[in-house]
Amino acid sequence: MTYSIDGQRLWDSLMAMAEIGPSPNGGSHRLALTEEDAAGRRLLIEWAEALGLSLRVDGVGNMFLRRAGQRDDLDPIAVGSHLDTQPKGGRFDGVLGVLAGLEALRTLDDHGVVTQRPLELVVWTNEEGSRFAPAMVASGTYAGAFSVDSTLARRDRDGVTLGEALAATGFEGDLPVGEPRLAGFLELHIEQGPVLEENHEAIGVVTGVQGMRWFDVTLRGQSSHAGPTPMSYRRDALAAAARLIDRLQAHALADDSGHTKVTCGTLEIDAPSRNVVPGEVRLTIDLRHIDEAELDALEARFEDELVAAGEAFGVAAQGERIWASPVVAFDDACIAAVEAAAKARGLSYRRMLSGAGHDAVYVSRVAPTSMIFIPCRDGISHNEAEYSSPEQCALGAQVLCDALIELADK
Ligand code: HGY
Ligand code: MN
Ligand code: MN
Ligand code: MN
Repeated sequence: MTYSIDGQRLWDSLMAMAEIGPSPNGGSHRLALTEEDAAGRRLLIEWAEALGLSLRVDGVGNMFLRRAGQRDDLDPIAVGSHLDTQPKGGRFDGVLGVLAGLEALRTLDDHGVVTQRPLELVVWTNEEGSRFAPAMVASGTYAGAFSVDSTLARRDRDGVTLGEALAATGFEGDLPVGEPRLAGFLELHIEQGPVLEENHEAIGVVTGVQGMRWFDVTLRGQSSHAGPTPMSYRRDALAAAARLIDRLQAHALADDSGHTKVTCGTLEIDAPSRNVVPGEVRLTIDLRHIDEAELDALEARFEDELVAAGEAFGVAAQGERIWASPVVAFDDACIAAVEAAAKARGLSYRRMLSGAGHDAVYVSRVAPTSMIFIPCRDGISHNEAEYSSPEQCALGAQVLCDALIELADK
């Protein structure tokens, strides 16, 4: 049995959440465990408690909002995602998965439906990895990939630890991390790329996630005067950084398959000044590929180019890998439930891998998991202009609701 979700109610909730921590140009700014993030969490809790859901928070701030089932002895099926955003993020990344999950539970409530299994609406802490590295660290801790202590000790750029931020926002919970055990997890998310829109498909049935690796790079040359210092005397750290980035870009762009992804998302010059040759530069590198062996080769290429860039400019070049998330394949039964739901609704869909990381990556280590994508305009995300239409959001939520019922009554 399936039930029609209320697309307008979902849209109204999305727009109400977007009022919290708005960014200057119509996006969202709710960095993990800041007051804006906490306000968003509290709004969700208010909506969830109005629905009779009961809240539990674990030791790294993951929120579990539970709906009783007919058989509460059974492990629950969970839906959810994250509420934290990039510094200039969009109004749908993460939020859609949380609020579409709420909409599914609201729909069940409208029809007085109690599923066999209990249900959990989940908000994972710090998915974006923008404030605390790495991304998905709290769902990773839930799945046992990181220790609780190491996660609580992670520091942001101002030196604040994740544990301190939990205490400051009141979201340090006493639910042991790793509980509850889940019988399944479904995450709805915008695609954050152009494939569905370009192919005029309504739904992405996500079969897995590409591999990701993060590196911190420090380049140390010598600051010197921009005027009298001959070019041949210089040890310009920024010139070395530019060489590294340019060579990695050229390597990725030369890959006809399009599967090689390279990003330098942060770059800091120590004591920047227009008439000082940069002495020290710190940057980050994000490598991704759908194939683990290719990712190994890409990492080796990065290491070679780092050495070459340092030698070319007489700069000490140091790179440290701080995170690796292997290629992930989701659960066949969960994938089938999503595909069946899309088919039953007569929706166009494709099976596809996710280019972005999601909490489902780690949850899939400990529970059968899959994801549902909807298109986003021009494939743009991690950008204030991020947008999916009310109709697209409603179709995604409908597939989520149908697949959830399918799994929760098994
Ligand atoms: O990095 C990612 O892919 C995700 O948005 N955290
Ligand atoms: Mn996301
Ligand atoms: Mn994101
Ligand atoms: Mn001077």
